[in-house]
Amino acid sequence: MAFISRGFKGRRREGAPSGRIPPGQYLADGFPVLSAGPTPRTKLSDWTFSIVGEVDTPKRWTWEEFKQLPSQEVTVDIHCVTKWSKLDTLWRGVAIDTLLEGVESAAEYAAAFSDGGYTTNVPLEDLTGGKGWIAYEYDGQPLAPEHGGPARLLVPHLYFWKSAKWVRGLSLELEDKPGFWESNGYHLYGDPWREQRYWGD
Ligand SMILES: Nc1nc2c(c(=O)[nH]1)N[C@H]1C(S)=C(S)[C@@H](COP(=O)(O)O)O[C@H]1N2
Ligand SMILES: [Mo]
Repeated sequence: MAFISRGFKGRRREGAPSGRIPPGQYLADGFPVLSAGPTPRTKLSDWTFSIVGEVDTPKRWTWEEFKQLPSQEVTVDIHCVTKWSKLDTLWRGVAIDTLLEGVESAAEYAAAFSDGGYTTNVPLEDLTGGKGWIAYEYDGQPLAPEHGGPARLLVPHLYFWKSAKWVRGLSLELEDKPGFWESNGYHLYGDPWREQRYWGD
Protein backbone atom coordinates (compact mmCIF):
# COMPACT_ATOMS: atom_id res chain seq x y z
CA MET A 1 0.00 0.00 0.00
CA ALA A 2 2.19 2.75 -1.31
CA PHE A 3 0.10 5.88 -1.23
CA ILE A 4 -2.98 7.38 0.29
CA SER A 5 -5.26 9.51 -1.86
CA ARG A 6 -6.95 11.99 0.34
CA GLY A 7 -9.73 13.19 -1.94
CA PHE A 8 -10.63 16.81 -1.71
CA LYS A 9 -11.61 18.90 1.25
CA GLY A 10 -15.20 19.86 1.77
CA ARG A 11 -16.39 23.16 3.08
CA ARG A 12 -18.44 23.95 6.12
CA ARG A 13 -21.98 24.68 5.01
CA GLU A 14 -24.57 26.78 6.71
CA GLY A 15 -27.66 25.03 7.89
CA ALA A 16 -26.24 21.57 8.61
CA PRO A 17 -29.05 19.59 10.24
CA SER A 18 -28.31 19.73 13.92
CA GLY A 19 -27.67 16.48 15.70
CA ARG A 20 -26.57 14.60 12.59
CA ILE A 21 -22.93 15.66 12.36
CA PRO A 22 -20.70 13.92 14.92
CA PRO A 23 -18.19 16.03 16.86
CA GLY A 24 -15.28 17.36 14.81
CA GLN A 25 -16.90 16.54 11.45
CA TYR A 26 -17.95 18.86 8.59
CA LEU A 27 -20.23 18.27 5.60
CA ALA A 28 -18.34 17.22 2.48
CA ASP A 29 -19.12 18.54 -0.96
CA GLY A 30 -19.29 15.67 -3.42
CA PHE A 31 -18.06 12.21 -2.52
CA PRO A 32 -14.35 12.14 -1.63
CA VAL A 33 -12.32 9.05 -2.55
CA LEU A 34 -9.93 7.65 0.06
CA SER A 35 -7.92 4.59 -0.88
CA ALA A 36 -4.71 3.26 0.63
CA GLY A 37 -3.49 1.90 -2.69
CA PRO A 38 -4.60 1.41 -6.26
CA THR A 39 -8.15 0.44 -7.23
CA PRO A 40 -8.26 -3.32 -7.83
CA ARG A 41 -10.15 -4.47 -10.93
CA THR A 42 -11.62 -7.92 -10.42
CA LYS A 43 -13.71 -9.34 -13.25
CA LEU A 44 -17.26 -10.12 -12.14
CA SER A 45 -16.77 -13.64 -13.51
CA ASP A 46 -13.91 -14.08 -10.98
CA TRP A 47 -15.67 -12.35 -8.09
CA THR A 48 -17.04 -14.32 -5.14
CA PHE A 49 -18.17 -13.40 -1.65
CA SER A 50 -17.29 -15.77 1.19
CA ILE A 51 -18.12 -16.33 4.84
CA VAL A 52 -15.15 -18.17 6.36
CA GLY A 53 -13.32 -18.52 9.67
CA GLU A 54 -15.13 -19.88 12.73
CA VAL A 55 -17.95 -21.57 10.82
CA ASP A 56 -18.87 -25.22 10.44
CA THR A 57 -19.61 -24.80 6.75
CA PRO A 58 -18.11 -21.84 4.90
CA LYS A 59 -20.45 -20.08 2.45
CA ARG A 60 -19.66 -18.66 -0.95
CA TRP A 61 -21.60 -16.84 -3.65
CA THR A 62 -20.64 -15.98 -7.21
CA TRP A 63 -21.61 -12.52 -8.49
CA GLU A 64 -24.67 -14.02 -10.21
CA GLU A 65 -25.73 -15.78 -7.02
CA PHE A 66 -25.07 -12.72 -4.90
CA LYS A 67 -27.25 -10.51 -7.08
CA GLN A 68 -30.12 -13.00 -6.64
CA LEU A 69 -30.10 -12.54 -2.86
CA PRO A 70 -32.77 -10.28 -1.37
CA SER A 71 -31.42 -6.74 -1.25
CA GLN A 72 -32.36 -3.59 0.61
CA GLU A 73 -32.24 0.09 -0.25
CA VAL A 74 -30.80 2.14 2.59
CA THR A 75 -30.34 5.86 3.13
CA VAL A 76 -27.64 6.55 5.70
CA ASP A 77 -25.18 9.18 6.91
CA ILE A 78 -21.46 8.38 6.59
CA HIS A 79 -18.54 9.80 8.58
CA CYS A 80 -14.88 9.58 7.57
CA VAL A 81 -12.17 9.78 10.23
CA THR A 82 -10.51 12.52 8.12
CA LYS A 83 -13.50 14.61 9.25
CA TRP A 84 -15.89 14.73 6.31
CA SER A 85 -19.45 13.54 6.69
CA LYS A 86 -22.10 13.00 4.06
CA LEU A 87 -25.79 12.84 4.87
CA ASP A 88 -28.54 10.78 3.25
CA THR A 89 -26.35 8.63 1.03
CA LEU A 90 -28.40 6.06 -0.91
CA TRP A 91 -27.19 2.48 -1.29
CA ARG A 92 -28.47 -0.92 -2.33
CA GLY A 93 -26.99 -4.05 -0.87
CA VAL A 94 -27.48 -7.36 0.87
CA ALA A 95 -27.88 -7.22 4.64
CA ILE A 96 -25.21 -9.13 6.55
CA ASP A 97 -28.16 -10.70 8.39
CA THR A 98 -29.16 -12.32 5.10
CA LEU A 99 -25.63 -13.62 4.48
CA LEU A 100 -25.36 -15.10 7.97
CA GLU A 101 -28.72 -16.90 7.87
CA GLY A 102 -28.18 -20.50 8.93
CA VAL A 103 -24.55 -19.90 9.91
CA GLU A 104 -23.64 -21.50 13.22
CA SER A 105 -20.72 -19.81 14.93
CA ALA A 106 -19.30 -18.99 18.33
CA ALA A 107 -17.58 -15.95 16.79
CA GLU A 108 -18.22 -12.47 18.15
CA TYR A 109 -16.07 -10.57 15.64
CA ALA A 110 -15.62 -10.34 11.92
CA ALA A 111 -12.62 -9.49 9.81
CA ALA A 112 -13.64 -8.08 6.45
CA PHE A 113 -11.12 -8.83 3.70
CA SER A 114 -10.81 -7.16 0.32
CA ASP A 115 -9.11 -7.38 -3.04
CA GLY A 116 -5.82 -5.51 -2.65
CA GLY A 117 -5.25 -6.87 0.87
CA TYR A 118 -7.22 -4.36 2.96
CA THR A 119 -8.78 -5.73 6.14
CA THR A 120 -10.84 -4.25 8.93
CA ASN A 121 -12.27 -5.68 12.14
CA VAL A 122 -15.85 -5.17 13.30
CA PRO A 123 -17.80 -6.82 16.13
CA LEU A 124 -20.49 -9.08 14.62
CA GLU A 125 -23.05 -7.25 16.71
CA ASP A 126 -22.28 -4.13 14.66
CA LEU A 127 -22.87 -5.92 11.36
CA THR A 128 -26.10 -7.70 12.26
CA GLY A 129 -29.52 -6.50 13.34
CA GLY A 130 -29.87 -4.29 10.25
CA LYS A 131 -26.61 -2.41 10.87
CA GLY A 132 -24.40 -3.69 8.05
CA TRP A 133 -24.64 -4.46 4.32
CA ILE A 134 -22.60 -5.56 1.37
CA ALA A 135 -23.49 -2.69 -0.94
CA TYR A 136 -23.26 -2.86 -4.74
CA GLU A 137 -25.21 0.21 -5.81
CA TYR A 138 -24.76 3.86 -4.90
CA ASP A 139 -27.34 6.48 -5.83
CA GLY A 140 -29.14 4.04 -8.12
CA GLN A 141 -26.04 3.12 -10.12
CA PRO A 142 -23.60 0.21 -9.92
CA LEU A 143 -21.00 1.10 -7.28
CA ALA A 144 -18.08 2.86 -8.99
CA PRO A 145 -14.68 1.11 -8.75
CA GLU A 146 -13.07 4.00 -6.85
CA HIS A 147 -15.82 3.77 -4.22
CA GLY A 148 -15.34 0.02 -3.81
CA GLY A 149 -17.22 -1.53 -6.70
CA PRO A 150 -18.29 -4.13 -7.45
CA ALA A 151 -19.18 -4.36 -3.76
CA ARG A 152 -18.15 -2.88 -0.43
CA LEU A 153 -19.00 -3.32 3.19
CA LEU A 154 -21.31 -0.59 4.50
CA VAL A 155 -21.30 -0.04 8.28
CA PRO A 156 -22.47 3.54 8.47
CA HIS A 157 -22.65 3.92 12.25
CA LEU A 158 -18.86 3.45 12.52
CA TYR A 159 -16.16 5.62 10.90
CA PHE A 160 -16.09 4.95 7.19
CA TRP A 161 -12.71 3.15 7.19
CA LYS A 162 -14.70 0.17 8.54
CA SER A 163 -16.70 0.11 5.29
CA ALA A 164 -14.15 -1.98 3.37
CA LYS A 165 -14.14 -1.31 -0.35
CA TRP A 166 -13.74 -4.19 -2.86
CA VAL A 167 -14.78 -6.56 -0.10
CA ARG A 168 -14.62 -10.28 -0.88
CA GLY A 169 -15.68 -11.82 2.37
CA LEU A 170 -16.01 -11.91 6.11
CA SER A 171 -13.91 -14.12 8.34
CA LEU A 172 -15.72 -14.86 11.59
CA GLU A 173 -13.33 -14.60 14.53
CA LEU A 174 -13.31 -15.39 18.23
CA GLU A 175 -11.07 -12.38 18.92
CA ASP A 176 -11.07 -8.77 17.78
CA LYS A 177 -7.88 -8.61 15.68
CA PRO A 178 -6.84 -5.19 14.35
CA GLY A 179 -7.16 -4.76 10.58
CA PHE A 180 -5.13 -2.50 8.27
CA TRP A 181 -5.86 0.94 9.71
CA GLU A 182 -6.42 -0.39 13.23
CA SER A 183 -2.81 -1.69 13.13
CA ASN A 184 -1.69 1.76 11.98
CA GLY A 185 -3.06 3.92 14.76
CA TYR A 186 -6.78 4.01 14.12
CA HIS A 187 -9.16 3.07 16.94
CA LEU A 188 -10.08 -0.60 17.27
CA TYR A 189 -13.83 0.21 17.28
CA GLY A 190 -14.30 3.66 15.69
CA ASP A 191 -17.53 5.21 16.97
CA PRO A 192 -17.84 8.70 15.38
CA TRP A 193 -20.19 9.93 18.10
CA ARG A 194 -17.54 9.20 20.74
CA GLU A 195 -14.76 10.49 18.43
CA GLN A 196 -12.88 7.21 18.56
CA ARG A 197 -10.42 8.19 15.84
CA TYR A 198 -7.08 6.91 17.12
CA TRP A 199 -5.62 4.55 19.71
CA GLY A 200 -6.37 5.96 23.13
CA ASP A 201 -9.39 8.05 22.07
N1 LIG B 1 -10.26 -1.77 0.51
C1 LIG B 1 -10.26 -0.57 1.06
N2 LIG B 1 -11.36 -0.14 1.70
C2 LIG B 1 -11.40 1.09 2.28
C3 LIG B 1 -10.27 1.93 2.24
C4 LIG B 1 -9.12 1.46 1.58
O1 LIG B 1 -8.08 2.13 1.51
N3 LIG B 1 -9.14 0.21 0.99
N4 LIG B 1 -10.31 3.17 2.85
C5 LIG B 1 -11.29 3.32 3.90
C6 LIG B 1 -11.45 4.70 4.31
S1 LIG B 1 -10.26 5.35 5.32
C7 LIG B 1 -12.56 5.42 3.99
S2 LIG B 1 -12.85 6.95 4.62
C8 LIG B 1 -13.53 4.90 3.00
C9 LIG B 1 -13.59 5.85 1.84
O2 LIG B 1 -14.55 5.41 0.93
P1 LIG B 1 -14.75 6.27 -0.38
O3 LIG B 1 -13.43 6.30 -1.10
O4 LIG B 1 -15.83 5.57 -1.14
O5 LIG B 1 -15.16 7.64 0.08
O6 LIG B 1 -13.23 3.62 2.54
C10 LIG B 1 -12.65 2.77 3.49
N5 LIG B 1 -12.51 1.48 2.89
MO1 LIG C 1 -11.24 7.30 6.18
